[in-house]
Amino acid sequence: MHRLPLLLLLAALLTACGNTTATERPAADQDRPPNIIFIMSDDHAYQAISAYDDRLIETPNIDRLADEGMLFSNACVTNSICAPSRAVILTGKHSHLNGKIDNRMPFDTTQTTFPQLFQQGGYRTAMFGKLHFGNNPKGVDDFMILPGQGNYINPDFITPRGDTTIEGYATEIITDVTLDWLKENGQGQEPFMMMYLHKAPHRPWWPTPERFAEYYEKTFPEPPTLFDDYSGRGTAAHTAEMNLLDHMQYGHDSKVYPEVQAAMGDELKPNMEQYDNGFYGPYNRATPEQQAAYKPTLDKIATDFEANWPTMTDEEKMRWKYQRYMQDYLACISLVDDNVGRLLDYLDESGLAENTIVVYTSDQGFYLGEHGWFDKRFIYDESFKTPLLVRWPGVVEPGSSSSEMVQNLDFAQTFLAAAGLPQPDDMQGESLMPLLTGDTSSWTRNGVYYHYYEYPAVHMVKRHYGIVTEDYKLVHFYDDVDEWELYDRKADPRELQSVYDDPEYAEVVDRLKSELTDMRAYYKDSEKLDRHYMQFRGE
Ligand code: SGN
Ligand code: CA
Repeated sequence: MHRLPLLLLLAALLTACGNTTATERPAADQDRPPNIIFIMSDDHAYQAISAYDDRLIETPNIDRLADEGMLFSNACVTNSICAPSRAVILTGKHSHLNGKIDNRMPFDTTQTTFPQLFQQGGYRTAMFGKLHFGNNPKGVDDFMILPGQGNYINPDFITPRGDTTIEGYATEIITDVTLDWLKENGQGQEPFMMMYLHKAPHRPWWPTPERFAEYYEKTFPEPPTLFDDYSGRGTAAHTAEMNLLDHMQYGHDSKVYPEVQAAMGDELKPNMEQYDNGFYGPYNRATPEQQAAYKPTLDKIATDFEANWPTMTDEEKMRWKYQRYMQDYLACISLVDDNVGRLLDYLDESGLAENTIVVYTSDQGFYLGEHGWFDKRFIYDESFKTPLLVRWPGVVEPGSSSSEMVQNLDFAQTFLAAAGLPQPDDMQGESLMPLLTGDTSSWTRNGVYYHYYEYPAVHMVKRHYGIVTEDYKLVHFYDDVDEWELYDRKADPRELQSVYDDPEYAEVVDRLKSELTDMRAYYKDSEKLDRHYMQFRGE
């Protein structure tokens, strides 16, 4: 017997009980709920997807999702850091309620995550790649996840059948396993919900040897704010430790052999302790054959560094580091794009594409030299925003776009609504179905809430929360400072000058402060919770 009618009946009954809300499913095929493939990369900046911006790289495969679906130009996260973003996605709740406020806090596995609801709702479910926390994700019939951050080269994996190490490159292995699972389970009686989660392009950026060699030869345009001096902003931007010149490591990041750095004298004594894996952590995972394939490019980097570094000005060092950064980061992305292409090709060949929703996103945005930075964490646009592309044949209009402010908080409810499954009332997002189906009249959101906590910690970005509307961004840095910033998003899109103290904006500040207070109450965040979470400090 087909299981679904019964399950849909059950869903309807649950709704009738009043503790959940269900949406009518507008699937292209009313007889069979859609499959869902949720593709998420780690730290993939929208500036590095050509459907958003083609200055840096062409990503033809990811762009297919924009050509054949909807591109969200104002998608953002609630807390721009890895594990918290994933916890928000899984629970549909802000960090202060799901408890995973930063990368260090444990995730409370007793709470409901959306894959569990899919499993209960009759879907087959699976998760492959980087989750970042735990070793036994709930609600998935099968999984193979990286422990913690995982590794690019010959990665270890946790599976329900025990731990394993697979020789090869993470992006390719995660795709192989995903394709194998789809071949075995994709055409079954039940629909599926699959999470295909890349480690790439997370730091330290190690591409395959071939792509490393290819991208080393490329030169990339610099962002206009590469030499930002942070005037116009408060203490937090000045004290953050994510500046390319000051905080990017020659060995760990730019892949100069530590011995070569050491030979340059004291100033460059490689700091192997600061980052637990240094240069040799990833490199020594490679087999002798793999190392031999990386070596010609590593040698070129060393030769260039030895010849030029001693006479470089700070400005030249900044530019050199930016190029090395982009070469490796974008090479990692080109591999993600190729592998997304393999998946999309398989969906076409197998006929699965037709009734499968494909979502591409990242756990947050990333700085690609804007403000002189790498990393994320801040509410400023490059890390606050995140890519979001959704293809759903027959439902989402090909080549469409939405500039509404949507968040990772909305994903769980969107997927549940798309599947015709009930949405728990305590989830805090909103289903994106009205936007996906073009019925925008019922979409009323005009601002979003943000709260970042991981401080003090690597990169030293101070705690802050804020409200972001189409026109403004009001931010409160608290904890060891008490500073407010206001950005006029239309007049100052690069966010270089806070106008918080400008008398012309006094009314805007008053209005937004009051909206922020209402928003904190609506989402159940509070000073009491801020104080509670301020106990959790230090690494
Ligand atoms: C590591 C990185 C940091 C990064 C955090 C969090 N250093 O500590 O640069 O901010 O992860 O990233 S590295 O040793 O890996 O290079 S997150 O995506 O997991 O939040
Ligand atoms: Ca991340």
